[in-house]
Amino acid sequence: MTAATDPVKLSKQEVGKAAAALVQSGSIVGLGTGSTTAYAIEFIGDRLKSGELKDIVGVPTSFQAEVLAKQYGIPLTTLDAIDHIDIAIDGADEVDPQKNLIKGGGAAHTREKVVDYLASRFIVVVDGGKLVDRLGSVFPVPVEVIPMAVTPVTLALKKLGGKPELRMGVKKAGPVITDQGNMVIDVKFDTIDDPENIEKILNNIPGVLENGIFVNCADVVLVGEVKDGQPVV
Ligand code: ABF
Repeated sequence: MTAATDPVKLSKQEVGKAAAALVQSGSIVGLGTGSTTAYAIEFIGDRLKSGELKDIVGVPTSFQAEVLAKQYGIPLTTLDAIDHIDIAIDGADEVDPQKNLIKGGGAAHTREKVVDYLASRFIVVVDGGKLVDRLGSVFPVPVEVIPMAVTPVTLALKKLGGKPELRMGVKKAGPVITDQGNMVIDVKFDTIDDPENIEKILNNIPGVLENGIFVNCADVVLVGEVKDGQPVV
């Protein structure tokens, strides 16, 4: 997001609030995942409770989003019951100057990509620490893989020059399992010069369900302030 004057300094919560303020009554709203989007979901709930916002339904991108939406009183629907999404609000792990994203730090990128790409307007909510000059500078690319293909996909990612690592859960007790029952390989590339091309290459590897590179889909990026390397909450 750029402003003609000095950029307004927003905390994480204010970023969530600003995103929630963009939701209009009667909308179908894609509800993203992550801590910044959690504020947006909370503030959408507040607007519903006050009566300022009416007649919206949410489409959750993860179990986390579904639980939060229920907690804040946002009615939910599924993609079988609607034919469009008016606005989606979601987080990201990296944002480049062209508003391309790396997402999937929460292992929810497969459902997020379905919802976010379907939305007429996709609002990304991040803290300033997520802004990069090139995708892949800091964050690896999450790749959701069917369990039986983890080994060949790992080899294919190495051949592409990546450094793949199977994402392990808490206390490395075992691999992270996605909402679809698959696993996630995080692959670090030195840098990603052509995100649109690498996104296609990754999804063409047999056994890959979805990767966390989102290109040409974000409409607005709302950025929260970072102080001493930490997001201002
Ligand atoms: C989700 O939000 C993921 O795609 C991404 O990893 C995460 C970022 O969460 P946070 O806002 O907590 O940094 O959409």
